Amino acid sequence: MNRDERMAWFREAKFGMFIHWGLYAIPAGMWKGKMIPGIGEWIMHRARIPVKEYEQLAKHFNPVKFNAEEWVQIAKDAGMKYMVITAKHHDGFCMFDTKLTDYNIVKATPFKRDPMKELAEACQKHGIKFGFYYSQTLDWHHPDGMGNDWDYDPAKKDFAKYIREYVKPQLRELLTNYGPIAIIWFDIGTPTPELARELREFVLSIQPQTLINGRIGHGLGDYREMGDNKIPDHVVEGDWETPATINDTWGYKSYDHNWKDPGVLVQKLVDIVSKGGNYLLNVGPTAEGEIPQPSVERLKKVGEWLRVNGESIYGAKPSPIGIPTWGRCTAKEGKLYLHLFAWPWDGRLEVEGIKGEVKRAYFLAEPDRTVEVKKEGDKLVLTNLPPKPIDQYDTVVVLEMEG
Ligand code: FHN
Repeated sequence: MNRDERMAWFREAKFGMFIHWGLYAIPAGMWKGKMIPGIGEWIMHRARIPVKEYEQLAKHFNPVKFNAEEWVQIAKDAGMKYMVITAKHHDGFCMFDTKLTDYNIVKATPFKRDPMKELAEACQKHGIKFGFYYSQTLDWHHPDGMGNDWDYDPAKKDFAKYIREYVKPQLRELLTNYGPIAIIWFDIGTPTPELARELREFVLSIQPQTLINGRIGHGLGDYREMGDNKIPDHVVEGDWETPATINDTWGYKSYDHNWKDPGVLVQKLVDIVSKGGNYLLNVGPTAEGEIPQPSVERLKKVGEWLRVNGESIYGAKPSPIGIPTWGRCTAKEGKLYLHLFAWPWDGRLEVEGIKGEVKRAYFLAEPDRTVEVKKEGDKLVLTNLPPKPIDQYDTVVVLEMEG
């Protein structure tokens, strides 16, 4: 398989669901009656919770409302084409069945089920690509993992041993027991290029088609990972992705209600695609196993927009006309999609930078409704736009180009 073949689904997909789910959903941002600042899944670190104490959470993790089919349906309804879920986050708790430690959801919790298996199967059934987030460097539970200096002496850690005798065998489980794995999503970077290369080769030796994200480090990913919630301000060449939150946390926090509006989410998706990237948008399910309702409602609205305007997103190429002030532009063979974020109330929009002749222009939401275009010098002008936008988030005008 060459690089283009491996990347093909990712370039088409554009929009995926990220899921941060683990024991941290129980405290949900509170520890011993105090609100712990920062992102929810970092609570063990932020509150310096001793391993022995944090481990007790497992006994109370019983997400009886978890339903893999429902989660996959939420992703599907949102128009998402792939899913990446935390198999193991920095707290070290394994959300999958593993022989390497008893500190896992099947052995240590009253739940006893392997939700990764159920999700992998549901994704397979519904045509959603499935991948694992795996924290390869930070592991606050494992004595040789990095990041926990309140229980373990950093000078005594044998990190290479942890990678070779723990991380790799766990990756083998994840790449053997759950069907085709679309992505192994590493985080933070691997300390040395040698270990990163070893991890990459190991993953590909088991599933050669699996993509590895940029946070393996040392330029060894199949695509670049932007910073969390970071969208570049210009078109970026090559394959890349922005992981992002709907509120301000990844793991569930009971008191984070700072939900982004659906219009903001739609425009972020369009913004990212117009610059050449993918949007990996996170949900943080509760300890009961439910995706918070405010997330579900917002994702549904994004999905409604995509059902009408998806042609301008899936498989779309970045803007050939830079970043216009009135919105964004995406492209496909013979077509340009103008995404109007700011509505021109005088019915006229000047578009700069378009070369070539326009055969036909129309609204993607109403293909029979043509838009008049004329050339004025080197500008293209849309002249008969209606007084109100067709879509409150983003009205898409399609330009069919000559040649
Ligand atoms: O520390 C993590 C954080 O908890 C979260 O998983 C994000 C998602 O991209 N990655 C790390 C920070 O970059």
